[in-house]
Amino acid sequence: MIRRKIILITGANGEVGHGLIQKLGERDDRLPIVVLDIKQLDSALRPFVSRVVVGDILDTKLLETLSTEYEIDTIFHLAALLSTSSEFNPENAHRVNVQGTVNLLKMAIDQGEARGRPVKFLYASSIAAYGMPNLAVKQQAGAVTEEQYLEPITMYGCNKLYCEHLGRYYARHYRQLSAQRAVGVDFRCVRFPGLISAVTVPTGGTSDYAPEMLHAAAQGKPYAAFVREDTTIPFMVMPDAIKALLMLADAPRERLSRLVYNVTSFSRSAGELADMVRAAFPGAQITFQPSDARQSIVDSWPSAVDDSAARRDWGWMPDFDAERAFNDYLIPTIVERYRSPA
Ligand code: AKB
Repeated sequence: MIRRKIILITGANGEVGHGLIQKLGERDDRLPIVVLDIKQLDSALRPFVSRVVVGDILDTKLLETLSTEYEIDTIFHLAALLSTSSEFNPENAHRVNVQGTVNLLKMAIDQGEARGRPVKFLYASSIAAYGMPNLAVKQQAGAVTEEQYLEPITMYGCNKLYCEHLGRYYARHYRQLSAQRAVGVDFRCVRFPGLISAVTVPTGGTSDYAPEMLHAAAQGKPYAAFVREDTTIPFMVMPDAIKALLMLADAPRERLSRLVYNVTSFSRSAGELADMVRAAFPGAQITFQPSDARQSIVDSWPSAVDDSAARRDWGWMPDFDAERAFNDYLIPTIVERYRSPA
């Protein structure tokens, strides 16, 4: 029986999934896309995919069935519980974020072995993997490299960092066990900053204050940000996040000097972001009412990351700095979105 070669996307209904499916859908050279999510796929994305599987990455029977049905060429593993949500039920977050990733890595290993070529496994990690010890260190550290300050304070951050290590482990372990048979997995990871999309609003993250203030202003609603005005972390708009994932997926393996790469576009304080939103929507009512728990999470994330390895190895370069992000992408798209609600 010839199995159809596919791309598998987990967490397809999430923010990154939305952008990725649309972008991949526009490419002529792509393989058919099969998506897996615990929720039904947004109907707008349906035309771009071959099959929607509503199910759980913790369901190993389901993964085995998919593995039997298809030759999986590439996995984009995006499914996760985000940082704020994870703090409400850390053990559940651990199950989804870690055990779910282990299940998919094992699926990739088995697939790779069956076809004699490693599966490409794109993993979406996060600046939550970092843990700055205090604000003074955060301020003087500047742009941090992939190896610095890796002491996350959230369950989500611990999960992301550990899954980066798991990717490294699985990429080597099976190859070492049996040099003749095992092929391992071609693990590639992007550590994302806070993401801002003009078409979707995130749920359960801690960088959400940025997209939330923008979407609220576009709808004429008041917004109270849950962080201080001086809170600064790196951000990126969704088209650049998708660009990073696809560039890393397409990069020749021999050009990659590491498995985990930082990517970034711009760092701005919450107050500066609010000013940019007010400039676009002069009636915007944005206030600041910090929540202790969520503030401590963003205070533990760096104010900037060093993405020179990605720039050097696979030519990474964002298309949008802060000004372009607002003027050319966020504001025009968001105005259009609320003019004709999705
Ligand atoms: C979150 O806030 O949890 C995410 C992230 C930074 O990974 N947006």
